[in-house]
Amino acid sequence: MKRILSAAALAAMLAAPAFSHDYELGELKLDHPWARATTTVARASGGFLSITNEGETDDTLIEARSDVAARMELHLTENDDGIMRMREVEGGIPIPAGETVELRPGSFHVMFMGLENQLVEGENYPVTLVFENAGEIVVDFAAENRAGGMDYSGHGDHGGHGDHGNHGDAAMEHGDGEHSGHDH
Ligand SMILES: [Cu+2]
Repeated sequence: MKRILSAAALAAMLAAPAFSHDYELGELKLDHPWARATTTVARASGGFLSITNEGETDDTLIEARSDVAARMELHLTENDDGIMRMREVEGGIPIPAGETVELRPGSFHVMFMGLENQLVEGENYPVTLVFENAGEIVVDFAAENRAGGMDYSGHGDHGGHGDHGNHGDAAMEHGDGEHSGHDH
């Protein structure tokens, strides 16, 4: 009994770190979905994760849906002469065969628009991701409090919310653009 257990357990333990992914959908592996935690006033936020396409067919992230936001958009942040701007991606976010696409601050991301409530650090927010070929999957985005628009090293550095780059600005932009409070 012990012998069988240890062999199986050892195999599982050896395999787990190298091959485990947060989520799998067909040939797609989805890792570490997180969203930027928000203050009470923010009406928008960004969601990020890593998507690896282990298949031989290109795929596309075509839609995101969530009950926590009035709507979700797929965005790309670009450096426009030193100013970070983001725009909605036409036709979705390409996930080419054999590649890993990082949705991260300063690049592709899903955008929570028209948030009714705060995204609280440590809480999980389910988002349905829809892929052209692989279909759809519900993924929990963990709200994290990371400083900086693009700086990954800023973990734990919470230097206030007034000045975090593109998403801070974007949140306000989107907030103004929306007919805020139309349902109140
Ligand atoms: Cu955005």
